[in-house]
Amino acid sequence: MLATLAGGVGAARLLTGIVQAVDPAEVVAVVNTGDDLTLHGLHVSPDIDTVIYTLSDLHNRSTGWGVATDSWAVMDELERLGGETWFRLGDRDLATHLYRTQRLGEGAALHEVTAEIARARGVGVRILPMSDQAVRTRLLLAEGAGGVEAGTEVAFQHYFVGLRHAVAVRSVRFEGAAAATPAPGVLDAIADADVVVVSPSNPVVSIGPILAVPAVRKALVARREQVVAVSPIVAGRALKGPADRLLTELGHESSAVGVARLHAEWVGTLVIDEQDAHLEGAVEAEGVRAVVAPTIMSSPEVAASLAAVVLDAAR
Ligand code: FO1
Repeated sequence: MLATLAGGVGAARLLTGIVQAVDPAEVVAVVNTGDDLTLHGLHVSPDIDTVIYTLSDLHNRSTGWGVATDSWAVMDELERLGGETWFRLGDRDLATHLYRTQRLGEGAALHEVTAEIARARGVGVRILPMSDQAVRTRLLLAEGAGGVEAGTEVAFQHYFVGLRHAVAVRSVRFEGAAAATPAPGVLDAIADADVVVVSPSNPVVSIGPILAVPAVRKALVARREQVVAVSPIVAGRALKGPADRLLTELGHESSAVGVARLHAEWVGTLVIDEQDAHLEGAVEAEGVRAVVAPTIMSSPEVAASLAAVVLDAAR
C-alpha cells in the first residue's frame, strides 16, 4: 500500500502517475485542508476537490482546479447582485460544495463526505482529509497589499487568490492544528505504507498544515526511511504558486537543498530534478538521500515515469 501527502495541483498530477503504476485501491492520499474556506455559506475544500477532479479526469487542465468545461451562470448572476465573486466557483463545482455542506450539516464527518464524493466521482484512490476538525492556514503579511495593512493576518485564500500571493509574508500559522486529530485512517496509512510519497506541493502551506496535525509528524519520523519526497523547487523556483517566495520570506533556502534541510527529520529520500543534479551532494550532506530524475510533470507520461522513480527510490 502506498500513502501520499497531497496538496493541490502538483499532488494531483503525481497521483495520476502513481495510479498508472499502482492499483488505485492500494493508494491512500492524505490531503491538506488548510486551504478550506466557507463562502456563500458553503464549505469549500480546494485541495480535496482538485485531487478528486483530477483523478476522475474532470479537472480544468489549464488552471488545475475546478471542473473542466464548467459554466459560470451563478457567478455571473452573483456579480449582478454585488455578491462575492473573487473566488470563482463554477456551476458544476458548486454542486460539490452544496453536497458537502448539506452532509456536514447532517452531522457527517469530513472524511465520510469526502469518501462519498470520491465514490460518486469513480475515484478508486482512498482520499482522506488530514483531519475532520478545522485547521486553517493563516498568513501574517510583511507588507501592505490590496488595501490590507502590513502586519494584518489573512486567511489562505485571501492571500492566494484575493491578493494573488503577490505580497511578502512574515509568518504562517495553522489555526486549530493543536486541537485537531488525524482523520480516521491517516496514522494507519502512514504506519502501514510500503512507501509514503510526499508530492511536490508547497512545503509551507500545503505540506506544512498536514505536518501540523499532532501525531502526524511523529508517525512520519518513524517511517523516515520509507518516505520519499519530490522537490517542489526546481532550479530555485516553484513550478507554480508562491513556494519559492514563501520559503525565502520565512528564512529557508529556496532550493532542493533548502527543501531537504526543511524536511530532513522525516524525509529519507528527496527526488530532485535533473536541473539540480549538481546539488545531489549538498542534499546528501543534509542527511537526505538524493535521487535525480525529471520532475516537471508536463505530461501524464512524465508523471508516470516520475511515479516509477519514486516507487523505485523507496525499495
Ligand atoms: N485559484 C485561483 O487562483 N482563483 C480562483 O478563483 C480559484 C477558485 C477555486 C475554486 C475551487 C477550488 O477548488 C480551487 C480554486 N482555486 C482558485 C485554487 C485554490 O486557490 C487552491 O487552494 C490553490 O490551488 C492552492 O492549492
